[in-house]
Amino acid sequence: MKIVVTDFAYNAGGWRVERHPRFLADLTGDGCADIVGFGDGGVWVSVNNGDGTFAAPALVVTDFGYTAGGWRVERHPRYLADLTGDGCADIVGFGDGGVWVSVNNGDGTFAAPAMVVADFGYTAGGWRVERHPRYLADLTGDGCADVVGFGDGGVWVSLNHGDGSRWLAGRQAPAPPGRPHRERRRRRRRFR
Ligand SMILES: [Ca+2]
Ligand SMILES: [Ca+2]
Repeated sequence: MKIVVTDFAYNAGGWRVERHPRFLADLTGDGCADIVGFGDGGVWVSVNNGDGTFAAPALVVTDFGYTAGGWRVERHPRYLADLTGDGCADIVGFGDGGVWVSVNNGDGTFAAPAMVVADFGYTAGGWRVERHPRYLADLTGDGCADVVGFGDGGVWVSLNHGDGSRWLAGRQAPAPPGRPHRERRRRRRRFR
């Protein structure tokens, strides 16, 4: 056993479970997991050199953090998931107003955050961490993760069109076979 990065830790950097989610995800498409931490000032990454050693931590997005954007573990789930099908994980955060993403440029640097779905959020739809689990999973087989939320009335999804920016509005799925199209559309317009 050995230390590979002296950061992202309780003493090394002052990271706290109740404030700073940390993940392993491949950011570079080389099949080797990289370290990702949602710190006070934003998202920090330490890229895997390919052999289980890691580059020095770098701040890649000044958002999705406790101070940078006011993100809270008890309100705002955050994940890494590939939204674009390039094998490089992108950043996803369920904020107050909806789902925010920062797309990976393919090398562990990231585009500016953008809100892609105005639902599944603390304010937008009234989603709560203690009641409404939310995930990213590829529901369509195109290699691009979609949004899934367990709401009050059932399972809601928002399908990703493959570039991480164009999404269908939140809707309940699956619609029972034979349900009139008009009813599905009417249900879709309402939040949970
Ligand atoms: Ca990697
Ligand atoms: Ca990606």
